[in-house]
Amino acid sequence: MSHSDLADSAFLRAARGEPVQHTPVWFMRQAGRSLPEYLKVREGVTMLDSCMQPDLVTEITLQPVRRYGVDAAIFFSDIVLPLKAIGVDLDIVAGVGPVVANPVRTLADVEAIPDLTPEHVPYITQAVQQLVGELGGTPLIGFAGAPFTVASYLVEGGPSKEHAKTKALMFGAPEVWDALMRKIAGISAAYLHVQVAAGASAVQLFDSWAGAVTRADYERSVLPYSTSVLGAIGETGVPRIHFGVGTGEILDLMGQAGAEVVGVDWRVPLAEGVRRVGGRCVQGNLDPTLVFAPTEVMLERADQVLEAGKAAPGHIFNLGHGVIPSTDPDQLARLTDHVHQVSAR
Ligand code: 1CP
Repeated sequence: MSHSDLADSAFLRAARGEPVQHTPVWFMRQAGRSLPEYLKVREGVTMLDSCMQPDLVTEITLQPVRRYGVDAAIFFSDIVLPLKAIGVDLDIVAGVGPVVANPVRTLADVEAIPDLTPEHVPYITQAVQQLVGELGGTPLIGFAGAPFTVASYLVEGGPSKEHAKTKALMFGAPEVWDALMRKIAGISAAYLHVQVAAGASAVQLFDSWAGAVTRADYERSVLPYSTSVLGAIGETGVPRIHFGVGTGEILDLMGQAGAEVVGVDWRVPLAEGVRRVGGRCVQGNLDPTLVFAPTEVMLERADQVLEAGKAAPGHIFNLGHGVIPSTDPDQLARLTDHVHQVSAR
């Protein structure tokens, strides 16, 4: 293992828009409930506790790398972990997701949220350092939640379909909204900085729920804050990936937020996604339910994604959203091997 192996990895080369020997592949939520080895090590440990134990984080992050030979690892954590670390009263409830005890609704609520400093998350620094040592030439992707998506959990108090309270705050209390979005942008940027300082080779900013707002509202009330997070991490020089679900109508704007790589949701044909983000690298975007189809159908669709990706300066193969927990890991193993084989040049 040497630094140049890492810098020359297919994942980092593709993210920089450089030629690659094969198309790199990893899967959003590649660690986690689809893996029996994950379920085993998580037995009796809550989700948030597991995120705070460097040995467990290291093991869980490495599991899909070992099993699939994917081209990148994603740090095992959650987008709400930094909030927990600074003292927000929240839990990740099994089968539900993040639940916040006292939802944020007023300026006073926002002002009560502290900023994040590296001292809040020593276990993150330790886990990243440990992982980077073990991963050698395989890049580690650090991540954070984008302001809108994190705001949704804080304002709703938990997972939500319509994001109605969040959007009501955005529409009706622009000053509170601005304060909240700035606060989260600062926390997410600081959290990404911690991961990069400890050795993460790339970052992904997840704006999973950004597709819930209109294009005009995205541009006015969401984009500036995501731009601020990506801008703050830009000075580190690591490639930045920006992804959201149902974001076809705002994909070009998401690109303008400043990431080198735009993650394309599975709903948008990748050729169209490439066109919309014009000139940027793309990541994606096989429909995550295709793993439940016969293998040959899944692989044929993967070929179409690979073909479309050739039009971008760089393409990182992925699913168009996270691995569904009931996914058969053997299908992901076949998919990984197939992408490596057919894209080899
Ligand atoms: O007990 C458990 O196993 C809980 C399930 C779980 C897991 C495995 C949660 C709760 N979070 C995670 C890990 C996680 N979360 C990872 C690392 C795993 C990997 O990718 O290999 C990552 C990147 C996340 C990020 C995350 N958390 C996002 C953005 C990604 C996406 O899928 O859009 C979001 C929206 C969350 C919130 C969250 N945390 C957990 C759940 C079930 C949810 C979604 C809840 C909802 O529907 O709103």
